[in-house]
Amino acid sequence: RQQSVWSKENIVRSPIANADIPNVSFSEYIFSRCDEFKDNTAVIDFESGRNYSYTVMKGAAIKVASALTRLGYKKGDVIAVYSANVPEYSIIMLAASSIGVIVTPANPSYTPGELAIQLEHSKAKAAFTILPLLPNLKEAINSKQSLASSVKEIFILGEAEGCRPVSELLKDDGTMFPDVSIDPKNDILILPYSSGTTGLPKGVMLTHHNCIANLYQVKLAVDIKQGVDRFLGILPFYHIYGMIPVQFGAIDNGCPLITLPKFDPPVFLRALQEQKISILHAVPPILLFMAKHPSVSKECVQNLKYIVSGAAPLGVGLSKEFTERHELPIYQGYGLTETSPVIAIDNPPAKLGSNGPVVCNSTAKVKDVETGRSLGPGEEGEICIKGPQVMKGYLNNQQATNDMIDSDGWLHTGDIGYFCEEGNLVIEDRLKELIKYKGFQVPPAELEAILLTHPSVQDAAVIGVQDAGTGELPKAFIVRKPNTDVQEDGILKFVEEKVAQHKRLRGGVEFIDVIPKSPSGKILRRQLRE
Ligand code: 4UU
Repeated sequence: RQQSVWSKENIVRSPIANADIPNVSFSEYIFSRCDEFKDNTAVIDFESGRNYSYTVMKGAAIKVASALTRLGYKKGDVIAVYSANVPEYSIIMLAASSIGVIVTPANPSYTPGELAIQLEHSKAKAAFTILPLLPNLKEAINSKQSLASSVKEIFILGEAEGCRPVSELLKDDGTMFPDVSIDPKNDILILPYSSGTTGLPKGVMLTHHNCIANLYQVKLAVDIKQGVDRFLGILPFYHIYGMIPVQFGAIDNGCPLITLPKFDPPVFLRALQEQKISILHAVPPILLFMAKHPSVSKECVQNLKYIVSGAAPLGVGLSKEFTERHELPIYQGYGLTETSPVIAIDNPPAKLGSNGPVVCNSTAKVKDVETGRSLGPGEEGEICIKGPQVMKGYLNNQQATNDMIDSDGWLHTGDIGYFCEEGNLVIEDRLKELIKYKGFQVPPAELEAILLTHPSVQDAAVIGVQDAGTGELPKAFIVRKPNTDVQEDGILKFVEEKVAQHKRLRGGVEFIDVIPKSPSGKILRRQLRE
């Protein structure tokens, strides 16, 4: 019988032995993997078949890094990547990381307004994009308020006037590839945006070491056959799940990564079958589709070994329905952008609905929300985590960093759950205000700020309402200004024009007299929910 994972102080450790995580820069680590997997295919664009072997990908990254250096980019600069999933995403990422340039990945469904905020906040000096997104990017950069004026250059996949083609960077002779010294535990690799437990999206500083650590933590928890398994890159690479466990999880393990720019059911099913995908990373809405839709044939799923589900709770009912139809194990993973992302991942045979044990090199505890005390097996509270995957902090926001990571190094997730006696994590609820639609973040504060700019809105609050297929739907409560009579469709349209698809007020609008608030002015969301 395995030793208990619980300490006397109710600290939960991983049942998996600690790994020796290499303390090197991200590119040094990934390049060493490229040297190992050589001529194996690294990344393939499914529709066009365009692909790069490990050797070619490394060579391309060095050329791009040399070209970026020639153009004056240096350690500490930020480059935005505003793109759907394409093989070149990995090349840009590797090139930037090898010269200490930080990548801030932006959601390709962002409107120009949303994008401008991230470009401005991250002080991005350049942006990489694809042709269909170029108009949005240009609008974000050139908007009247010129929020994103720091962006001086656009790198484009393909060709467009006024943009530098990536193909030009790839023609570089590589001679300017510099010798940049990187401190893996301090220097930032990526700057994704997350609202965390409260407020507007913030830049999450993830170091080179954070990301390498999480690659190790995942590969030591689940079964990945190096050089054999095949990954599908369907989840967006801008989000931490698509970025680290999927994109670089594939590359780290020598597994071909087949990229798809969007979820188009027939193409998705064809990719699974033709590309003999063996490990599929998904979110609950994709599993729902696979569990229910008649077009999902035996042939589509026959090469799959298991499916990873994360970013939102996987209902026990859906999980059962799925496995009854497809007889495929689902490994549920739990994590946050702020933890690079994985905290716990199912390690079969963990029980249905659980996320499995904490990944290696990490410890967790469950904090009693009222007393702050650490709770024992089966007792519900806020999940806290300590480990090498915990972010360095939020960019230029020490207050928000201190609110999330305490002086002992515990990151407070804002999620409610418990660990069972065996150490498997079950997530029950969310303490924080964040709404998740299909696994995408919808920060209520962002929608509230937009609603408050409507000429007829006196006050506003947004909460998530439970929805079986998608997780939660954002719903707005509105207090009208006196003598105005804006209606629901007016509010919906106003928001629609300003936000990405997933942030639309699909939960509707309700007009009320007053938004319930605490004496300090905080919206009492629980009261609105009730
Ligand atoms: C209930 O969504 C993510 C990270 C996803 C992830 C993690 C481990 C995917 C695969 C994997 O193996 O990050 P964010 O920052 O977008 O959202 C974080 C929030 C959490 O705080 C929690 O509320 O998303 C929710 N969440 C989950 N909730 C994430 N995973 C789960 C889960 N069950 N399995």
